Amino acid sequence: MAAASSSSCLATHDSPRHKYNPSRNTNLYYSPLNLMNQNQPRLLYNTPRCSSINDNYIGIGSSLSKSERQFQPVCSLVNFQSSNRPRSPAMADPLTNGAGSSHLLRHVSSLAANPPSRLNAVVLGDALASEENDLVIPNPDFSAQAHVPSPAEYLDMYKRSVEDPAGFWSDIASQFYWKQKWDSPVYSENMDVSKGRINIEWFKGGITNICYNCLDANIAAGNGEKIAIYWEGNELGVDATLTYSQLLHKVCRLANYLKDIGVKKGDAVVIYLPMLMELPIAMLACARIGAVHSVVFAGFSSESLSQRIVDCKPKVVLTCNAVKRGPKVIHLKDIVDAALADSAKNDTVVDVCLTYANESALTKESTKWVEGRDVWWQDIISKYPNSCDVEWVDAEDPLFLLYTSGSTGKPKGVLHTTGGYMVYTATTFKYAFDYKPSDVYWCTADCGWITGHSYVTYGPMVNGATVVVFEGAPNYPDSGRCWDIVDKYKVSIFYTAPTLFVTRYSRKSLRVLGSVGEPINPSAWRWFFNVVGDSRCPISDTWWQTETGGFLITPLPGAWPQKPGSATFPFFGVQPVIVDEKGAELEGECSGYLCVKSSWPGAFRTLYGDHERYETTYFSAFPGYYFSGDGCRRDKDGYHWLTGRVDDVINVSGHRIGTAEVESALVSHPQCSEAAVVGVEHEVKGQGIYAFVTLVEGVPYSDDLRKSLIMTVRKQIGAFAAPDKIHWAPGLPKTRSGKIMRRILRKIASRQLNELGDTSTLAEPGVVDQLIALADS
Ligand code: 6R9
Repeated sequence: MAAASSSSCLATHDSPRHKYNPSRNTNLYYSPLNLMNQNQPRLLYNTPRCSSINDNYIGIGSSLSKSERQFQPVCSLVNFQSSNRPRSPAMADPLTNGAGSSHLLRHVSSLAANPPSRLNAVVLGDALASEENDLVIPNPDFSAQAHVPSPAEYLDMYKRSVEDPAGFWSDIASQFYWKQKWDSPVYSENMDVSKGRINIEWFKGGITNICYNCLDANIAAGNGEKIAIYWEGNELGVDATLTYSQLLHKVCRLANYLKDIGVKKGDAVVIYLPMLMELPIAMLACARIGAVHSVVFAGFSSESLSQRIVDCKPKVVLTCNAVKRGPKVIHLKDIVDAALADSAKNDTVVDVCLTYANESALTKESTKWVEGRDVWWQDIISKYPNSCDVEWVDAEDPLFLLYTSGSTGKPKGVLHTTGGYMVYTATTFKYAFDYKPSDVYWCTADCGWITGHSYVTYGPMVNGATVVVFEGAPNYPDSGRCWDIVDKYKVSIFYTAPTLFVTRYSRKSLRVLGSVGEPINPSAWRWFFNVVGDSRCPISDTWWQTETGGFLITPLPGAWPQKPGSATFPFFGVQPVIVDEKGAELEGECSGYLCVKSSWPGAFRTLYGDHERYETTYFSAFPGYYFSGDGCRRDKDGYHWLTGRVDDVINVSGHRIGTAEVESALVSHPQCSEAAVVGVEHEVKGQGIYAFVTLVEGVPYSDDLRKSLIMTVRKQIGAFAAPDKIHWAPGLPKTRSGKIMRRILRKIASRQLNELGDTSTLAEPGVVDQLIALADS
């Protein structure tokens, strides 16, 4: 979101993600899944739409067999209205429920008020028609046991959450442990740059500790012997478990050690660990003593790690000697050594490097060691007591920093505070996954990303959930690994990124599925639903960001009829608005920039050390709103369809990478004079990285140079940011003011050559033809 001035975000409105446009598709058989189904009877495809007020629907996992479902007339099975709880009197007509409420509720109320009559939908067992009209109705048995059993119930809660946020969130927050209750007001906010400093605070004056809420509070409630973590190692048969009591002991020993080496409340701790149990343990230990963790994904290069170390100046770095991912050994400690040497050159000396000996990947003897600085984790931690007093902190004291890509070179240190984040992640987790204490939950995200913070560690553990933590790769030793794990631990809630869906197997324990990270293609949704979930499990397609802390737009399984590919409706307390390029709110069916009005407890509070960048990046483009950087369409029924980033951020397999970061890595190569990077559609990764590269004069193009450029990016950022394609570019299309026209580059990259648009504003229009000629060189 470069400079986030309205002009910059407007200039990039033609989002790099051309992957799928819900409004464009009318072909019933366009998707791979539909193609596969071509030999099946097509009765449902061609069934006339249900449109009368008494339409009935086939529900998810109805008791009919698959073939029976296929042959049932669409409008004959489950009466959706009668299968849900009666609506409360307040719901009789939400549209006229007072001027204020009708305004706040206008985008969600119509459907909740009377779903069947409002939805002009074709309903489906396995066969699905177009996208917007596809509708998957919750199984009545699922709804009956769900936290939110119907749209009407959702609307009751949503209405209160936006009309009385203080009351709504206070009631929820009261269910957590607070040493001291928050002051009044419950929250205060200014989200309008024209009214002064942007400021968001929730539960200020409330004293608590999130580690206490994750561990001690659950143990006090009698769950000490409940499994907190099922850890599955990279190799088959290598696993471990920790109960909540055992986890507390491990967290306390580490917390005591950190205190002993001088880490205090407010100090930064950098964690560079793979998905060992020690990663959530380290996060919780920091939280216990009020230290601020900064987890750096263990796929980042030494340069990236060093940049983050220099920015937050930690007292200690927590790491391990090596990790095996699939068949490959990655020497993490070597990367840390290089990063610490680099940081020292930038006046940042880290005193201690606590290193976990992961001997299945590398022996202690083979690990390079810096005497006086490096300490073996297992040798020292066992010497510390297994209980440790918590550091009570204010709700607004920082909990963690997490760096995320922006569109300028320097990553942004997103800062989350304690109280609001705790309440928000735990509550979204509970409702979006319909979590119950008997569930076994697996989120495939790494704790190096926000999903691993909010929905591997904090959200689930505050709820006392049993969480699967997986060290390895989903395709090792073969592509069935995920489903082996689901069966082994009887996973009932499975939360993953759409890119993982490419492998096929089958499992029985599942009851809720979740998706995150990028728009889920409707054909992938159908496969996830029909094959993985056996047409039985609702899918929570959760839209959110590092900045938002937790889900903002998400289905509530059991409440909403779902549309494959739509994230559906806002979570409680969230008011999404879609604005046009002038910042005017759009009503009804529309498409534009996705913003949020008013704060929610889990929102980030600043960018570390750069509040001004926080304000300009997120609050200046459309004053009065938080601007997400995503495009969004709202359909006639009020469903939200995310259409991808409108800024210069590429989303590769759910990982955000700023185009500018990759460009600056490329131009650091001595033979590269200029680079421009765009995202292109990628079958597996969602988006791939496509780099246009201009070489220093006189340097010839060669395959070796191509490889060396890619290596440079791998080294500086990490393997996940390596360009998929290097396109030689003797010149780049630029405006006369020197601004690269990425719009044109995106069209060239995606070979949409007859959609190049107006090239007359270019300083040298000839470069376009040159680039086209070199496209396949
Ligand atoms: C949680 C996470 C945020 C960006 C976001 C958007 C994309 C995330 C999505 C989705 C469509 C979803 N995104 N969830 N797009 N549907 N369900 O991924 O955080 O790494 O900060 O990325 O990811 O573009 O703006 P983060």
